[in-house]
Amino acid sequence: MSLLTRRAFLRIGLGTLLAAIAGPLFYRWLRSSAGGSGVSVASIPALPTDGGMQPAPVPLPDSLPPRGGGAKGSFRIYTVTEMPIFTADNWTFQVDGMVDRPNRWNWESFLRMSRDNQVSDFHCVTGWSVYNCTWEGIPLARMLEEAGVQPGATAVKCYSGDGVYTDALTLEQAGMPDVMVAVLLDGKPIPPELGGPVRLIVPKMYAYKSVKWLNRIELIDHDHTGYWEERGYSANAWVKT
Ligand SMILES: Nc1nc2c(c(=O)[nH]1)N[C@H]1C(S)=C(S)[C@@H](COP(=O)(O)O)O[C@H]1N2
Ligand SMILES: [Mo]
Repeated sequence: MSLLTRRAFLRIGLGTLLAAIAGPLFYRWLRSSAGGSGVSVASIPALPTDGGMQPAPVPLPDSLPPRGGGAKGSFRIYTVTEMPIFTADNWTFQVDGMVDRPNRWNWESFLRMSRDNQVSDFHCVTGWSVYNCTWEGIPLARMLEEAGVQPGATAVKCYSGDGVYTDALTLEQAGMPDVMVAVLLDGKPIPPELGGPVRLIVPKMYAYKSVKWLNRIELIDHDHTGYWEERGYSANAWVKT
């Protein structure tokens, strides 16, 4: 996978690529209606063990075996663009904007940041959920603390490496302890279909806040309307219980 250039990716095509990632798994492509329309894959019975990034992240002892016992339910795969594929050679992550210490990582340096894990449920506003996900990653609050958020910053804008999808959290929302810049799910690297190598997780909110292929966090002093919020969804996406 790491040898695959973008041109080769386009030539080979997404179906073949998914087949290569998934091996014998059968992917069914669907179109969904709202809150994540675009391409959708019905279900992934098992996650690929290799997210395609080398070196692979080493799971914490309570991520593998997953302390949540393994996610229950199936993710639908949503993307509003062609699915972006990253390798350790072309992936970077940055925190910038209104911070005292802007930073940029490559995959290797990113993996040196210490990680936590959590067990949480994942809810799409269209009505499907995946329960007991064991996510491992860097709590966003810690990342922001290390960056030194400047007075006057009010929101955290999250960018997807797909170049199109964004979302934002208020500084207060971003400080919730379970908001995580996630790197592993159930002890395995997050596969590209699920937004790997790194995606945001905001368990208390609907999953359109959980930006896939997250590669930039910018501190800003104004509101930002995210991709689905531009299309009518609420910026305050609290999961109703
Ligand atoms: N970059 C990006 N992030 C995204 C989306 C997307 O289309 N592109 N869809 C959102 C929505 S509506 C949902 S429900 C979840 C779906 O996550 P999954 O594709 O891993 O199941 O991702 C969210 N983050
Ligand atoms: Mo969604």
